[in-house]
Amino acid sequence: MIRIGRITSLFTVLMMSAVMFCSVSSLYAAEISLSYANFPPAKTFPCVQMERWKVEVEKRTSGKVQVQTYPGSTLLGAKTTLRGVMQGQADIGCVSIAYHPGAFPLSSVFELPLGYTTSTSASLALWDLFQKHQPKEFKKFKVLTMFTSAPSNLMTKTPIRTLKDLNGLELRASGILSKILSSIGATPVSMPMSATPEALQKGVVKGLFSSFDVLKDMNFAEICRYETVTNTAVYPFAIIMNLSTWEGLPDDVKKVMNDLGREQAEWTGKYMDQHVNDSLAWSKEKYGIELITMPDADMNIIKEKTLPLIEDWKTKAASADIDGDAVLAEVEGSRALYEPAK
Ligand code: DTR
Repeated sequence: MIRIGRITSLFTVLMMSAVMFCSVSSLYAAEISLSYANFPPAKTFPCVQMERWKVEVEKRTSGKVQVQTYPGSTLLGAKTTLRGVMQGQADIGCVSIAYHPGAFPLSSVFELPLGYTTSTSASLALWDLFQKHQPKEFKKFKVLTMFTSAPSNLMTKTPIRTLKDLNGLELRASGILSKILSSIGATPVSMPMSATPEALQKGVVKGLFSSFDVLKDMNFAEICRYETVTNTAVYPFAIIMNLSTWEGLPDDVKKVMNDLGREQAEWTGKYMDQHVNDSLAWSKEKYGIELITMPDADMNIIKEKTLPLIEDWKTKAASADIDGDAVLAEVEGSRALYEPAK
């Protein structure tokens, strides 16, 4: 008869060898370890897409690549990501184009009120534009994917029912979207999303101009109970990799990441568009937010007042040797191609 003691020791030996095998195989499998820095909190869509990209890369390289993610500015912040990735403090980083006015003359076209109504259509159009032009604004990086937020709306502590209610109101935005607010009479206070909770709490701003996902993901629905639908410009993002990190990757890994470029743009857009609806439903249920539609007459005034921003962008594009009219025509063509049928 086998004594219990022998069974226990056999079980212990088996368990220990299993643990050793797993740790060795995971060490052995992860020939390449990459750090991925992201500035907003883990629940927000830039970090949700990061985790999806991590899973897909690790799966498609059969564990050869291991990605360590750092959400919530734990490795690099909104304003330090560009330099941090260039200097190799992180292998990969998430950049919100609007936080770097003037640095991205081509990609910033997507901060304009171009009439995109979904993140999916805008993300695909942005990726196509980047792929076609390979703009020199990214020459120091490998761009792994690009995507946009959903269209921006007003989330405020007091109701904005007409343009008049906006007059002089301090609202958080960034990049060209700050200029949109100025052109319609508000007072923009430019800052990264990560700085917005404190600014709202302290009353530095009375609301923000962004997509509705943050009502849930940043819990802004608690303090901004009034949501005015303007459905205007989106915020473009780029996921960048340190160039020497990229050049040091084996060809099979590069292929996995290149194949993920467009796929990740579309996945993120679809996630975002669905999540905006979920966020609004959640916010209504939890905080009884009020959804307000701006009168058509006011929406027409917004359109009229923001047109000069397109001319302003074209002027800046020209100084970067970019044919603004041609780019705008491309972006318009992509809108017709990718926007959902009415
Ligand atoms: N508000 C824009 C874009 C944006 C929309 N949702 C999130 C979530 C986390 C960070 C940014 C955003 C911006 O500030 O970039």
